[in-house]
Amino acid sequence: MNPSGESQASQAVKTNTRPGNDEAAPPAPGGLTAEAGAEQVTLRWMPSLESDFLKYSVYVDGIRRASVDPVTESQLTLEGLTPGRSYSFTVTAVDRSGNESVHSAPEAAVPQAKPVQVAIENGGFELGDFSGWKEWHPEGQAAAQFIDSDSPRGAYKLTHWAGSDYRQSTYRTLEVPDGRYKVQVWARTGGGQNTFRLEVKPYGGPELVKDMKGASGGSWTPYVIDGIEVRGGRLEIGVFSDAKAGNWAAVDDFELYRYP
Ligand SMILES: [Ca+2]
Ligand SMILES: [Ca+2]
Repeated sequence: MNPSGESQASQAVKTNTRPGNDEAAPPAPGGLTAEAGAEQVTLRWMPSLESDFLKYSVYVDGIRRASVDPVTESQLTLEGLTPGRSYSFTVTAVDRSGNESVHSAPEAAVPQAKPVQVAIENGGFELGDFSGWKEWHPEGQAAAQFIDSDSPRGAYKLTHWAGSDYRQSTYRTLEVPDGRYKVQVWARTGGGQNTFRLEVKPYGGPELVKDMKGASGGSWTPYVIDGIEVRGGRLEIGVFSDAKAGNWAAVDDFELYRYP
């Protein structure tokens, strides 16, 4: 292969092609993958190395659906697809003379349904108190959880803080139908804790955790635990801090989504 990625053989072919009358189509794109998401599929493939390459065409069930042009990357996300239906995808490469390659090997994918939000009363602490929430902290230590004013996420948020080393859990149990769920929460923190994390106990599977120590202090960051399989009609969600004196964390807007 020469530095432009073309073999000597194709160079030889090109010298036999009259300028302005290119009839040599590019090779079909290789390495196509199709990753299913919520009502969408993301396609990725290997970049074309042809010197006269122009763009890609993307086909869904044999019908041209999109053109990747101008080409900045060899991938495309197709949205608005029907959940539960199997789609077949192919990609072609097109050169500057309009010659189109044969289709790539097909890849199939089945888009998932979009998750539906399940209301959590006081999930954003807007009642201004701990209604619906439980807490745990070690004996002999004062509670290190507070409801205080907030902006811009409504009027109130949850804060973990203490002037000496502390451990604090703020959690609740939700009665939900069995199924597949996603939990999201927003956090800010000055960092420094031994542990600061989102915790989900699905009562039927292993405990799931998401480290949130890396959240910014100045702007809110969302954290998600996805693909939670609930068996037994109950789900516990919460945040846990194991922190040093003066460490602080702000938490708001617990959201629960169920996949249909
Ligand atoms: Ca060509
Ligand atoms: Ca709030």
